Amino acid sequence: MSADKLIVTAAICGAEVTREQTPYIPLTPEEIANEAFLSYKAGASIVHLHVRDKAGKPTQDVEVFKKVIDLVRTKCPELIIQVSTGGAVGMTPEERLQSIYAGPEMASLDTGTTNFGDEIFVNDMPLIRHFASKMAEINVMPEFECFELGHVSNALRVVKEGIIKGHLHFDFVLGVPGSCPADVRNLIRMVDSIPEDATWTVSGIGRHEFEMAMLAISMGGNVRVGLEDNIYLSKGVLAKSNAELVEKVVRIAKELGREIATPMDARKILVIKDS
Ligand code: KMH
Ligand code: ZN
Repeated sequence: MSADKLIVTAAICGAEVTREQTPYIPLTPEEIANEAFLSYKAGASIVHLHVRDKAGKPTQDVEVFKKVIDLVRTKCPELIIQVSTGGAVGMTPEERLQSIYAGPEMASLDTGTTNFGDEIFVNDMPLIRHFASKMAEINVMPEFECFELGHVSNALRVVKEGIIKGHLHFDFVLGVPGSCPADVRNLIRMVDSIPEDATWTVSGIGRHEFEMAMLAISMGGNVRVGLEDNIYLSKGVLAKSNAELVEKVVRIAKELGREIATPMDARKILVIKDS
């Protein structure tokens, strides 16, 4: 069986990365939109968006999301926009959920609590159900973000409960300090836990980004890269843009004989309905 074309997601800035860590992290709406555009030109069909306030700190303010989405759509109307509902550790659920009302096609749905470095990222079942039902209500497709194996079971629970219907898409986030390590056996176990007709992507954190990408490309999965997850292009070399990370994954995919999905291909694969 030949695999579908490869969907590359670019996770543009995240909530945690600072200018002290890398001068290349985009922070303003214009910078974030420009990075989304460059990533799209390099081969990304989805952008995973977080936004920052005027001081560069993470915010889930719907108005800032609307501004960024508007800028992105002006530059590349077909790109699939996935907003974060994870936000940053410590934000309230109401604060986090604002982003889905900014008009995206997709949103991340974190399906379990995990240690996140020295902190705890809280996603209990009532929060997961609440976020899922609000996404379903306004036709925003969730990408289930699973940091641990149990998070897959939680995602399947909201499906079994009838809150989420339609095509299922998972993101296995592996290598967050304090959470599930980025390891081939862990990835296989997670892939084996989802329904046959579901699709999946992997986000390898830090130095694991390309190791996980290669596995996903070979296994028929999809790949997320970007400065949210990893700021290095290779050991000790900072990526100057998200586009450099996307270009690298596209190069690897081509070497391995996997074609790259356009945003239109990705919409078909993920069964994203027009709203
Ligand atoms: N910033 C992390 C605490 C997501 O986007 O849904 C959560 C996160 C996950 O980035
Ligand atoms: Zn995120």
